[in-house]
Amino acid sequence: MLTNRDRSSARLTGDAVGISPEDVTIVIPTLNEAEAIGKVLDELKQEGYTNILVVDGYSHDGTVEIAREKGAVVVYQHGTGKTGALKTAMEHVRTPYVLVMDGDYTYDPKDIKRLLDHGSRYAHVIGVRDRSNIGLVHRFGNWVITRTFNILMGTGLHDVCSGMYLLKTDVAKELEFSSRGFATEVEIAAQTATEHSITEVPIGYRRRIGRRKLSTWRHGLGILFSVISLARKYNPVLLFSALSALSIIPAVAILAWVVFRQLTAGVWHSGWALMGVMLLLFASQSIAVATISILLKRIERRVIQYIKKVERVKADES
Ligand SMILES: Nc1nc2c(ncn2[C@@H]2O[C@H](COP(=O)(O)OP(=O)(O)OP(=O)(O)O)[C@@H](O)[C@H]2O)c(=O)[nH]1
Ligand SMILES: [Mg+2]
Repeated sequence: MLTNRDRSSARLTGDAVGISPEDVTIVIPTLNEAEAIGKVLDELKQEGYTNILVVDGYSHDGTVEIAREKGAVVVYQHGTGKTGALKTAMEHVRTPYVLVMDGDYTYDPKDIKRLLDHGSRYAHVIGVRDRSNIGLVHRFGNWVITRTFNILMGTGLHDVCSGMYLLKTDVAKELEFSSRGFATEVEIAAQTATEHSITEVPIGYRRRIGRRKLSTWRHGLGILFSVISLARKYNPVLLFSALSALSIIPAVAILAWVVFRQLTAGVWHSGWALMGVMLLLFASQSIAVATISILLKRIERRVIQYIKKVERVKADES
């Protein structure tokens, strides 16, 4: 627990106030993790974490019984996939912070401290996994998803799919979960990166115990498509600017060629002309949408800044 002296010294020096284990609920989504969950819970207790919430997706291998025996609170999820599990979890968390981690033994509870050290300053702290224990195909998939996310959201993250991350509970409870299933991590990061604050720290990554629940290609592609649709929702400026840039180049080239052919050979290519005009219309629509998005984003940012200011004043007064 932090004393008042610690707090005031942190205020004076500007240091981050470390978060103590009792201020965090560890949320573990599980689906048939009987082989691993006992070990995960033992390690967490050894590190001093006692608020542990296991959100189960109706396992039939004894996961729930083991978790209860080890003293964790267990609830059954509603909705589908890991997203449903997290949605359910947020309805039960009562501490100011929530740390999410897989129940498959891949994450070491010793690393949680690294995330807690920065949690008071950021709404979302991601644990960037050491890649040596991630298979090549997975590593490549993670890289493509993270790169696409960075390009479309304007971020510089390194592991947006990591399963260990810390969230401020008040932010977590306001999150929208519209993606079904497994785009959970990118959906959270899309919101915290564009509307709050996000950072990352390096963590270890061990080989999982038990069978994995994700299919590399099906879920990987699903997550990639989710990143694109999330960009439309949370950062439309970049997406529509890119679309207009992409369509304006062929539009101008096609129309220039049609005019050139008309002037030099006297031939009128009506099909190509129509295509050029359609591309030009598409580009101009994208520019219009991007411009409106910029204006709306600016208004949104001002409203958020104003709300934060009011909250800060209220917090200082109390
Ligand atoms: N509640 C719930 N948990 C799930 C569901 N599907 C997977 N999980 C859990 O979510 C966590 C992540 O699933 P994993 O299979 O480990 O997926 P992953 O971490 O991307 O894949 P690996 O690299 O193989 O570990 C694990 O603790 C799973 O047991 C589900 O539908 N409901
Ligand atoms: Mg895992």
